[in-house]
Amino acid sequence: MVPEVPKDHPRYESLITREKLIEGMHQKVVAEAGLIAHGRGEAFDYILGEITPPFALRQEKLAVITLLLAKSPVISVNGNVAALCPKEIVSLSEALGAPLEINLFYRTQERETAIEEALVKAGAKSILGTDPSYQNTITEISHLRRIVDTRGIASSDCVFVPLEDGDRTIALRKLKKEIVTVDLNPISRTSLTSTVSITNNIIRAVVEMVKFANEFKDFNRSDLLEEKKRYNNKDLLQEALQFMSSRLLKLANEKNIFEIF
Ligand code: PTJ
Repeated sequence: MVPEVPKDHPRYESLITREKLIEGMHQKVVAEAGLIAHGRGEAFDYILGEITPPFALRQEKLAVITLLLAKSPVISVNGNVAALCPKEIVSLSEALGAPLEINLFYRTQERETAIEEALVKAGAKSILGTDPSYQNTITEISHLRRIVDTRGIASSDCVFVPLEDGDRTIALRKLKKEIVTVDLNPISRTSLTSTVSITNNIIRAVVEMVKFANEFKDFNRSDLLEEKKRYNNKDLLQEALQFMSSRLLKLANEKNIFEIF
């Protein structure tokens, strides 16, 4: 049962998001550890100011261009993604022409089915990762995330892995795949080892990525390559750290710190 969150509560949006995840956990979409992962993300979002800063928009553009330039891009979906932005991730899949593949750290048949149902409800027409006849394993990964779809992650040259753990990112990079991620922690192993890292809340990031994908999808290849030259992942990640640390410094030097809210 979802308790009523008063609309005038100063943290209304944040509380509603938490309720979505708790509800998702009861429906087996979200892993129990997904709640802990979200708490980590929330702390970094607080430092970001719960907005999309200009550097994050540039990270999102670079991510979309990288996915559009790929031969066979794929979007990996876990429990938190399915609970937080199911419709938006389906729209992104359509705009990029990249299939959705369910790939879980805490993999169970029950969760796979629950996530598949959530994505279908959100409008997904086809979902990879659940049909055993297309299963393959990536030996470089030791946990259950090694099970991948031959039509998706296994053969893809570019994988979008939002809210990911570092092990798989590193393993997929070793397999020469490009990795795009969304992770509010700019110094997580995933952020530091991905080809493109977006330091933003997935709830804001995916909506903005859909807009960029619709803007860029009719560009020809050479225009996309030209546009890509304007962005550099390492510089943008450093900008993310500078933004967060200078925001904290500014607050630390604020005389009226108790009045910022
Ligand atoms: O559904 P499963 O079984 O595949 O499990 C998924 C989780 C998320 C539990 C699993 O991948 C996990 O444990 O992830 P981690 O290692 O805790 O990493 C999650 C990362 O995502 C952390 O660095 C968080 O800061 C970040 N994060 C959490 N919520 C958000 C976020 N980044 C962007 N937007 C968020 N809303």
